[in-house]
Amino acid sequence: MHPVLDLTLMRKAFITGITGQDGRHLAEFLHGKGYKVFGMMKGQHNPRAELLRDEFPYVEIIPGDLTDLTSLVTALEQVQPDEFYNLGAISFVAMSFNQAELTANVTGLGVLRALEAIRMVGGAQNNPIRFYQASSSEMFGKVREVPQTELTPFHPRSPYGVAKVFGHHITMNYRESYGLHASSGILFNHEGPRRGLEFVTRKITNTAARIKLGIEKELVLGNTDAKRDWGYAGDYVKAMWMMLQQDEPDDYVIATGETHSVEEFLTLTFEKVGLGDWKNYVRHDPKFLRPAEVDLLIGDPSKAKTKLGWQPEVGFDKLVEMMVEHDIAYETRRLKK
Ligand code: F7E
Repeated sequence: MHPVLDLTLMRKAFITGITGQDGRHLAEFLHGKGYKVFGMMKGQHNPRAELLRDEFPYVEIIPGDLTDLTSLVTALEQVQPDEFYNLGAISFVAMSFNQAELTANVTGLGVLRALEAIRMVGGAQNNPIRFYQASSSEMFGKVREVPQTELTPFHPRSPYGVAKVFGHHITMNYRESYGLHASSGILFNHEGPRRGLEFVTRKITNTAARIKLGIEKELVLGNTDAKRDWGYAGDYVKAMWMMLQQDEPDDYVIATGETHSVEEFLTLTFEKVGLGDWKNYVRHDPKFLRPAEVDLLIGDPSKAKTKLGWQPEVGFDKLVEMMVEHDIAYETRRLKK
């Protein structure tokens, strides 16, 4: 048998949140590294399953849900993974204000269930399951220091941020209490053509492309003063994998170390699309304001650079360009259909 096709020789990765932006980037990355990739998916007849099968025929879909511990245990018993990447979450901050309880259950308690499932199933002797938790810069919220490091105190500003703080601390606690190889990546905003249309970057590049093509007339936004440290998702999933290759588990800030406002993102996008001044197209609507806002995020990725040897490849300008090019092509294809 060809060694690559021999399942017993392949390292196995189990990913929750497989249909999200990061899940898809990570599946692609790990497949390229020779892993057998398993993706957990919830629900009966989930329409995303078919899309995932088309895009990644090599990913094996495993049924399960972060709100159901038994399903997680069953999934881990079946897969016996070497590595478990917990990317599943209610990840849209704005939505977490309307569905706070669901967010706490999935984004927060889901981490506890994942860790408990690992404790129960364990993994092969001498080869315990390694765990990655997708922590978030939203935990810093109303920031206590600039830039933010692994030691900056948390002050979350949304039910999402609060749930992520729980997930972060419970991961540390299980590492310290039970010796699990459990690491957290405190990931700052990371974007790209696979970003969902509800997030501000993709909303901007996609709507600008639609305005350019005459499909849409305006772009309606909330707070355009907010500043974020925006990187490229493809770079960030590599950092997740690097964390799990270390002898010792730990927590790492993953960021570019640069911050830009939503207005700067608008300026660059409208310039690249060739529409000129964004102010001619953008309307503010208070319905997109959040009950509490995170004004400024900027991460210090020094630890990841020194200890993991990680660094981002794609800068701000390139990121915007990538997303604009993708959305012009994407919307042009849709027009022709
Ligand atoms: O908002 C402002 C909004 O929704 C960015 C998630 O992946 O990154 C993400 O969280 C900023 C905010 O991302 C609109 O008020 C203005 O200040 O793109 P976003 P986020 O909330 O920073 C972190 C690291 C995560 O972990 C999260 O899962 O943009 N903004 N007008 C708007 N935002 C949206 N979505 N839509 C607007 O119309």
